Amino acid sequence: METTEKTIDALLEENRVFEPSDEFASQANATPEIYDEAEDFEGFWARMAEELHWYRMWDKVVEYDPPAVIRWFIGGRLNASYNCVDRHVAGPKRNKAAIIWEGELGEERVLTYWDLYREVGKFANVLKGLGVKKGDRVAIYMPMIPELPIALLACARIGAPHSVVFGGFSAEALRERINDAEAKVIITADGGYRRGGVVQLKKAVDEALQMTPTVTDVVVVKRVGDDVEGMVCHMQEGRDHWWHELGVDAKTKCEPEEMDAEDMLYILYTSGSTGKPKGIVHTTGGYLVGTYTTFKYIFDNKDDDVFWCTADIGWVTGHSYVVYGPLANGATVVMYEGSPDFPDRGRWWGTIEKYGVTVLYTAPTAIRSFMKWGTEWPAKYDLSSLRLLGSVGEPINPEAWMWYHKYIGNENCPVADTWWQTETGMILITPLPGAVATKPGSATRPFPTVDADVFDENGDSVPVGAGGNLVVKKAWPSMTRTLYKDPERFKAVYWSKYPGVYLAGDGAKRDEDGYFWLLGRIDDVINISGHRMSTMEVESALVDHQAVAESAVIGIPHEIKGEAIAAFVILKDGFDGTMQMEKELKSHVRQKIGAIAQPEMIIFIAELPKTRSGKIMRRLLRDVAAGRALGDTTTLADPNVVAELKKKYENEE
Ligand code: 7RM
Repeated sequence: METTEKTIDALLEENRVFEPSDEFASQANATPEIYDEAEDFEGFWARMAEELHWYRMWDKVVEYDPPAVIRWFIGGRLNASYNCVDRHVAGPKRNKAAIIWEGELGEERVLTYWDLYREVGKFANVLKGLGVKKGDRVAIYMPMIPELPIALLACARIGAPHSVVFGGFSAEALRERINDAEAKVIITADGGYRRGGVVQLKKAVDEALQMTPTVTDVVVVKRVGDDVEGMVCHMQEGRDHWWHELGVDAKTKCEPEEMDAEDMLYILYTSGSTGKPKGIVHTTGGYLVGTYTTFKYIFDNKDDDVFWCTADIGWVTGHSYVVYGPLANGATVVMYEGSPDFPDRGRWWGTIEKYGVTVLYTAPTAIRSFMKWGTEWPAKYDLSSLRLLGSVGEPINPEAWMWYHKYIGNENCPVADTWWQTETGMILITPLPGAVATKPGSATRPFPTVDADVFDENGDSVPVGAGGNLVVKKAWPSMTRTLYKDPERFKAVYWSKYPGVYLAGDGAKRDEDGYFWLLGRIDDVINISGHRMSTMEVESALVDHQAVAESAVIGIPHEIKGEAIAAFVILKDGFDGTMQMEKELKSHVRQKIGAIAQPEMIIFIAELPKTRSGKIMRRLLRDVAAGRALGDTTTLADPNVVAELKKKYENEE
């Protein structure tokens, strides 16, 4: 295999293959023929769209000349909340559980589709009563409680784009997002529970609202109440209203607004490489068709499934696969408020046993934590209801994949590693369980109709086995249409490197079967003596060692090689970071990948710096290694982690 400075060297080999079982394949929603059906690009998406409810059918499926022209289902009119709620209430799903909610303290609430219909209608009328009109933006800053999806659907019902800000963000981050979106109303709660403690959301809202000229009203859910010590929830007369008080007189019936397919459904901010977050814009028709379709086929949705996506609704994964995708399908979703280790490290597995969860969708960062905590936790519970597992958020290391497959899936659940982004709205690269054989660490094939490729710096497709930039050459329905109020940045970030082709910002390679292997963010690539190495491969080689739970590698300056590898390693419980261990790990990487990838130094640590959605922030590790002042740390989940790291790193040097 020939590689040049125009590609990424991809050296890690993984040869395990898992064929779908006959049992799964024979009942799967997706059969291999779906890839043939997708050859009729427009016909495929038109057929999918026809399964939803439209007030007016579209005149044309798609018009595409990006970044200026990205339009789907042109002329079509629909309402997302109608499709997620009313459509099911009109039929046999009326009394089916839509949302099974579990609070961190152990409370349970079940909302049927009919319950959801009433709650969404009521709250939509509440918003109207506050003067919210079609097109007005509503900011949402809430814990994972049922009022959160209700708020999203109520906004969608009246045509007011929502902008959800994850409840872990600071007051300052919230203010910036409120102001960028020029939100009129904020929906929040007094607080939410996390690891046994209370996160005081309303307090943060009050701080944020000191400089937000567009906000007229705040709606507050009473989640915590005043019995908790230290709880402060000041209600400002005229501006702040309790959710339960506003709801008292509100009518249940609220006619949904007939939206154009290209009307905005929501804005969701995602951090960019510069400080200013990007306001990703999703519109109504394409987004709903994309999330509806991917949910149905990738999660093999059946009427009796209990689907649990562990993501917070503050992230796109929660928007697409807790709310819009599953509810458009009339599925039952589990929603859990708190952390996986409260009151102990068995909480998730107990929750699966309790509700009979059949499909679990979670992130590698969580899986690696469970690996560190040991198999005794899942072993305590009956996980036999599970039939399918999903992963999203980062490349999943083959060893984490194997662990998930074995200890959670009992070796009889397909594992779907799903690649996508806030920008893509829906999953783009994924196995279709039952139809596609899986390989640990590979997201396998593009979803039907998705035209993904791997380009070198010149825009040429790289040969099999070589790494390069992941791109998408054709349209897909739920792609972001623009960045809110910033079309120039939209063009610069995604469309300027290869005109007309979407640049994802991730590295990838393809194997001889055409399977895609994600290699991490392009910005994280390490250059050793001219060889461009992906962080993913070195990290996977480390995690392959029985003592390692998690690792992050970065490039550090090296006189001869240009860059060398520094590896930050978290060991599993019961192992020690001795000199011997360091030697062993270095030689393990040398064996798995080759001498070129052997880390120059290994730093044993207890935690890695991560974003609030669990992605490793290698940029901060580079700052620490270079002794630089830290760049933007506002997206960091736990600021203390970096201070600890600095100490550790300086001792090692
Ligand atoms: C859904 C989500 C997007 C970035 C993306 C990748 C990384 C996500 C995978 C993955 C490898 C995966 N949206 N990523 N899924 N990398 N394999 N299955 O995470 O906007 O928050 O992040 O996440 O780098 O560009 S996101």
